[in-house]
Amino acid sequence: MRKEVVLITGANGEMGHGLISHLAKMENKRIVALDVQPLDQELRACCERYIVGDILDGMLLGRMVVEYEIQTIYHLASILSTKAEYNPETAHRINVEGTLNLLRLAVEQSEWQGRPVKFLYPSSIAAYGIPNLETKNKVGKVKENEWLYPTTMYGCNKLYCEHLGRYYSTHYRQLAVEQRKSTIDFRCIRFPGLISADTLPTGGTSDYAPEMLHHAAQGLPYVCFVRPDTQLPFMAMPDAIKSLLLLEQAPRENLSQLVYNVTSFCPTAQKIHEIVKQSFPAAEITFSPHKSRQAIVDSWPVDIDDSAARNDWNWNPDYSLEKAFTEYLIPAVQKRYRDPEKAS
Ligand code: AKB
Repeated sequence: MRKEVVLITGANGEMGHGLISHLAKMENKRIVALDVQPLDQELRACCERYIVGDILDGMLLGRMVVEYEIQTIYHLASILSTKAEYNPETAHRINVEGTLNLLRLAVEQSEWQGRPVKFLYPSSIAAYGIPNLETKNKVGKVKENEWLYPTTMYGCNKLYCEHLGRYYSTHYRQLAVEQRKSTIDFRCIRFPGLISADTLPTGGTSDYAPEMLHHAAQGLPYVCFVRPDTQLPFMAMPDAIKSLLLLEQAPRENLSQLVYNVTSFCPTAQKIHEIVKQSFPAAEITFSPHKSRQAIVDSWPVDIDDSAARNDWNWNPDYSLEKAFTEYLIPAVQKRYRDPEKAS
């Protein structure tokens, strides 16, 4: 008999950390964690197994089908927006071919199990592309089906993988004589920029917010790569994890769409600077906008409309901007950098 498990790809990334800690506390959840980097020591005990490997490795994924009955996949692995621009074709392979491999794995698993496999996919505000700053400020909050003209490879990859998820859920092998009953139960969240106290993102373009905070907490100077008036939607990591778990648990019949926006607050870079300074008055933060990274952020919306998630699966963030900093981020980063073992 194969063991029933939840598979998490990109497990050692910032969202993987939060998700593993939460899932491990839930009953009957055996986690198989996959990442190209070894899983951080403190998370290993939470997992049935951790595997160092690549989502492009077909043999590795094939062996997983042999060993496990995968009921749910959280496919978190990806190359973020800034990093992807340094090697767009490699990013495409990881972000798109990697996702395709996982979708294939889910189809195969659902055939063995005779039931749909849940596939949770984090997409991003990078799927949007607004042509200029004037339009960005004019349109304000955007809905899931508006302004989908991404300007980054990562954004194109995320948008396309949303479509792949829809294809595999509802149209896969549509010309086959015998229609399959069970395939993939694809559920996707378009996340805003995320801020975590435990990990720093690597290679994103919304990274200026977490970087400002983590530099200040370590007493390091920080040069912010966007203008002070730059505005984006953001969310504290515990709310991001909460939204993924809520969507996973929602009854299928309540879901009116496959892709949902979620958000919490939308501060300017200047506002984040001010909040960070309140707790770390000695913080040295200056602004020196990077032309191309600024252009990417300027193409992302100031705010996103998450009313569908609120209506369909009772989404509601726990953290406002003030609460995120005073009750979660500031105390946790202060503790983290006081305890050098946690900061490494
Ligand atoms: C990035 O900046 O690439 C990510 C994102 C907005 O998805 N944080």
